[in-house]
Amino acid sequence: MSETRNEILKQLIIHKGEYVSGQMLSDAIGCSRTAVWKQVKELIHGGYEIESVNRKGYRLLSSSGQLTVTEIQTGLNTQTLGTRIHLYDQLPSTQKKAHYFAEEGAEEGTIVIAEEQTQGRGRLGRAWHSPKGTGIWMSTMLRPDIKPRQAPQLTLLTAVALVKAIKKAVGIECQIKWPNDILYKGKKLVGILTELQTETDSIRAVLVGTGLNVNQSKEDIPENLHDVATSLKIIKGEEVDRIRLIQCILEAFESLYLTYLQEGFNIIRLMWESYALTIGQSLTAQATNGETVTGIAQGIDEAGLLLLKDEQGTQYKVLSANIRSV
Ligand code: BT5
Repeated sequence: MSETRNEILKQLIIHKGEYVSGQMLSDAIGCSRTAVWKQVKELIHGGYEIESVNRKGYRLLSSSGQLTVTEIQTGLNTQTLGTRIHLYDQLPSTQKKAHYFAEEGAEEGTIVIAEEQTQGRGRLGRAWHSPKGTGIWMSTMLRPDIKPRQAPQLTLLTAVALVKAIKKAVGIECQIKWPNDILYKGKKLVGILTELQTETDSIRAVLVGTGLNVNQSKEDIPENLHDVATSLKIIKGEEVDRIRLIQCILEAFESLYLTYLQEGFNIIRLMWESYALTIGQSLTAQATNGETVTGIAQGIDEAGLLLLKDEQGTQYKVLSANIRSV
C-alpha cells in the first residue's frame, strides 16, 4: 500500500465512525485534495467501505476484511509487542520466517503473520491447516532471560493470553487442554507451537506460533478435521473481526509476559489451572523418568510440567510431547 494511502487509512481508522474532511486529510498528509480522493477510491477498490459526503468528507464504515499492519497497529495498546509486524499474503510457515528474523538479530516482540500458510506446522512434524484469509497464523519472537527448561512455561502463558483475548474480543469462553490446545466444547480452536533457539544453557530466541481458526465455515475445514476442529465463526454464527482479535491477543500476551518476567511463573500457573480442562482427567503418558504411566492429572509444576498421580499415589512429571492418550 502506498505511503499516502496508508496515512489516509490511518486517519480514517483513528476517526472511525466520524467524517474526516478532504481538507483535513490533505493538510495532515501534505498532498492535494484530488490526490486524497484518488487514494480513497483505491481503498474502496481494495474492499474498504468508505462513505463520501459533500462538505463533510469521508467516513470509514467497514474494513476490507484483509489484515494490514496499519490497522493492527492503530489503537494497539502495547509497549513493544506488535511495533514490528511482518505481514505476508502467503508463507510456507510463519515459524520458519520468525526463525530467520531471530537469526538476523530481530528485536524482541517482532511478529510474523501470514494470510495463508502452505506448510503450517504443528508439533512433532504434524501439519497445521492454514487456509487463506480466515485465521490468525502468527509467530511472536521473544528473547526472555530464562533457562531452556523454563520454555514450556511460555506455551502455558500463551494459552492463557489466548483464552483471555478470545473472551474479551468475541465473548466466548474456551478451555485449555494441556499443553497447547484451546478448545471450545471439545473441538480445537487454537494450536500453539513453541520453538527455541538456544546456546549452551541459555535462550537466544523463543518463537511462539499460534494458529487460531477465526472465519472458516464448516466447508473450509478439511473432512478429516471435522470432528476435532472448529472456528469462531462456526461458534458465533457470524464473521469475527480479526484485527480487533489480534490487538486483544497482543495486549493480553504482553501484559502476562511482563508479569511473568517481573513476578515469575506462579501467577500464570494459577490462571492456567483455572482454565484447564486436563486437571482431574485420567491420561496415559511417558513420564520424565521414561516410565509409561496412567494417572490423574493434578496440576502443573513450577517449570510447566504436568503432574500425574497413579493409583498407588506416586506422582510423576510429564513433558508436553509425551502424552499418549487422554
Ligand atoms: C499444534 O500442533 O496445535 C500447533 C499448531 C501451531 C500452528 C501455528 S500457525 C502459526 C505458526 N506457524 C506454523 O507453521 N505453526 C504455527 P499439534 O498439537 O501437533 O496439533 C496438530 C494437529 O491438529 C494436526 O495433526 C491435526 O489433527 C489438527 N489440526 C491441523 N490443523 C488444524 C486446524 N486449523 N484447526 C484445528 N486442528 C487442526
